[in-house]
Amino acid sequence: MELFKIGKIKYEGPQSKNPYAFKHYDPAAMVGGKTMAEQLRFSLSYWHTLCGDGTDMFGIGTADKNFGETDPLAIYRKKAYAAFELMDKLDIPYFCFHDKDLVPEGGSLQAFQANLDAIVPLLKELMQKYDKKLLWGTANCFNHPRYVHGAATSCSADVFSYAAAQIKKALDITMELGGQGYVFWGGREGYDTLLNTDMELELDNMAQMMRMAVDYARGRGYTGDFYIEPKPKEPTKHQYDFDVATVLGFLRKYGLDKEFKVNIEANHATLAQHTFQHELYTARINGVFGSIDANQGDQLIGWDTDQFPTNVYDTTLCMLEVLRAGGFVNGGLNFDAKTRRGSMNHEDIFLAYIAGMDSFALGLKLAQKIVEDGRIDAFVKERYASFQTGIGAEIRRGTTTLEKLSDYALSLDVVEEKNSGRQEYLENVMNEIMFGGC
Ligand code: XLS
Ligand code: CA
Ligand code: CA
Repeated sequence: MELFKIGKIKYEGPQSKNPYAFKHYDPAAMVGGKTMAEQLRFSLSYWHTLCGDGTDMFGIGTADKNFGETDPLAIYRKKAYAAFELMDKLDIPYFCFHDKDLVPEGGSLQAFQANLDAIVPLLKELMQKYDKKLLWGTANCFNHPRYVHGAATSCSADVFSYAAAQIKKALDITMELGGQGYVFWGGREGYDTLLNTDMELELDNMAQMMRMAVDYARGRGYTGDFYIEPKPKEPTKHQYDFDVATVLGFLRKYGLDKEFKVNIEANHATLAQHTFQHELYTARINGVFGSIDANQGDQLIGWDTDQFPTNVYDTTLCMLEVLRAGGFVNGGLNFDAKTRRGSMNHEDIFLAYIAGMDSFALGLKLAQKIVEDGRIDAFVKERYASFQTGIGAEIRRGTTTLEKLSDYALSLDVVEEKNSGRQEYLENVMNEIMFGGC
């Protein structure tokens, strides 16, 4: 039985006016030596797509995600059918979930785990039927009131243990479903005031939880990735995984840097006062680029709006970083994005995914054009040419000293910087490559 009236979404090309068609996402088309499907590795977010009903701080839900059912377990079974129908119709090869997205929690940890055990065979069956894969799984250790003071950073050892149980089970399911990644997003792992917080103990505990999770999964043969997803704030005033650089410091301090990569979300980057590209770049040059939560924020709203990405300039710079990183390995582009509260119909889900997928397909094509054009890379290379030979090469090799450099500088006449950074030229080149065909 079909749950959505819309049929399969096909690629019709840029001239198409059909709202239910891809204008740019052509899964089999080759870009940069791989198919678009291989380059982009799109993923559906179970929580927003199947569970999010438009509830916000000021109002109750506007969208119905019960799919005609009233019994809680039946609702969640229908959500599973709906998820796979959507993935099938939208040609989305992967999905991501939190434990709590899949089933009701019931009244106890035992009930929650029993509910999970009951749904996993259905998910497995649907994954096989539709040939879909799990990009990553995670545990929701932030929603329930028990996590009010954190999960791995809670002041209560019992709450810490409860989170460990949830993480163990979420890892079991991720492994059972052949997941390629596991995410730690520390929604409540931070603080609202330092007056009541032992930050050192909390960070030690958070690292301990991650170490135990790695040991547990690796001990059972898990070969996928572990990711930390940075976010600076919200719901806490300060979240410990503030941004990629902060996460790197944490991972290195606790010797976890070989085990973890980062899952970078666009809207979290901008909340941290960085560009999306900055976060991707930082991850790439530090060897921790892993996966992406594809969305965008709103320039006028200071919180996490999780909108479907439509800004092609941003998707282009994102895909440029992905190409420079050599492409995804286990990661992909997960649409951690929701339709607006006013877009409450099921058709809107299709339109939103089409918008996001087309924007990233365009971004990929344009990023590949930038690489092939070569002017921007060549400019940057030339800008640092003084480090290729002579004293510059010695600095790079580490074969000089402060005294030698001082003598060298004293031997020079006037040292002036006359080379323009040519920002406007480069911005013109970007626009020419992106819109030259108009
Ligand atoms: C919330 C986060 C969350 C993670 C997974 O802001 O984006 O959805 O991606 O727990
Ligand atoms: Ca996210
Ligand atoms: Ca978000």
